[in-house]
Amino acid sequence: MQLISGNRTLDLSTPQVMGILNVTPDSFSDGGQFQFFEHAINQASQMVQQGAAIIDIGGESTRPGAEPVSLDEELSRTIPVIEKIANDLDVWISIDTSKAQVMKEAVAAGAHLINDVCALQEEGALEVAAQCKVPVCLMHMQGAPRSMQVSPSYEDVAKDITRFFMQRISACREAGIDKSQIILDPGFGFGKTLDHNYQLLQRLKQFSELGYPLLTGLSRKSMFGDWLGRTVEQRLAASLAGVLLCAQQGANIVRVHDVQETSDVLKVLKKTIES
Ligand code: 7PJ
Repeated sequence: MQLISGNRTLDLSTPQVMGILNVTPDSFSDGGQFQFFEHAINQASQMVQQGAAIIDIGGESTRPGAEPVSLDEELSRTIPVIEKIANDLDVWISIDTSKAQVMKEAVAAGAHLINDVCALQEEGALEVAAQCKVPVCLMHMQGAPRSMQVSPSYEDVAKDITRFFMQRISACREAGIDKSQIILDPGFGFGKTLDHNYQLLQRLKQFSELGYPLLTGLSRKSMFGDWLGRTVEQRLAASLAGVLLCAQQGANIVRVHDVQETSDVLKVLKKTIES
């Protein structure tokens, strides 16, 4: 299995690491725009050295309850960072957005992949993604970020998500997106209770058997914090356990904050499989 974007190929015969780069400058009120930009580039560069094959750049927080960000604000946070990384680093760039205009400008600036937690359901997103001709990650979410954790409910969480994937894959195909450009993600933490998240983790193999590249994002999420009583900073061990459980069930891309540690886990798994 592989992904192709322009003249780049990403081999998915073993799982690849997607490093998370949040460009939400809330914590940079003192240092200003320049310091924020420098920090983002340094972080990206470090993640590449640590083994990230993809850098996922997001300018809007999709945490439960987060406030939406304006189009101009999202563009001004993400586009300069994408241009700089595309110019300086040999790595796949993913744009984490749901807005059609951001997708379009990000790909023009050098992004190779669109990662959309709304699975191309926002206005114009399907059409723009088709025009961009880059791989797209369709993530499942029940509800909207502000309210999704209020009372998630499913008949059968894995079956319901599979049905959603089939609907979104059809919509993509009709819009002219090639089958080979579609990545699926069950969306851990997005409109799911603790039990839903663990049921998904237990049954992840079902999703990898659908025949599309599978991406999972569990890094530092509440499914660990709530179960273990750990703060965000204390969730590394649990997140690495999550990576291993996903990789062993066929996940092709793991979206993580801790790239070095994740790369080590995946190298141990690879060595074991090859021995
Ligand atoms: C995910 C994401 C995920 C994909 C976020 C967080 C919340 N994109 N963006 N999958 N999560 N594809 O990292 O805690 O799970 S933002």
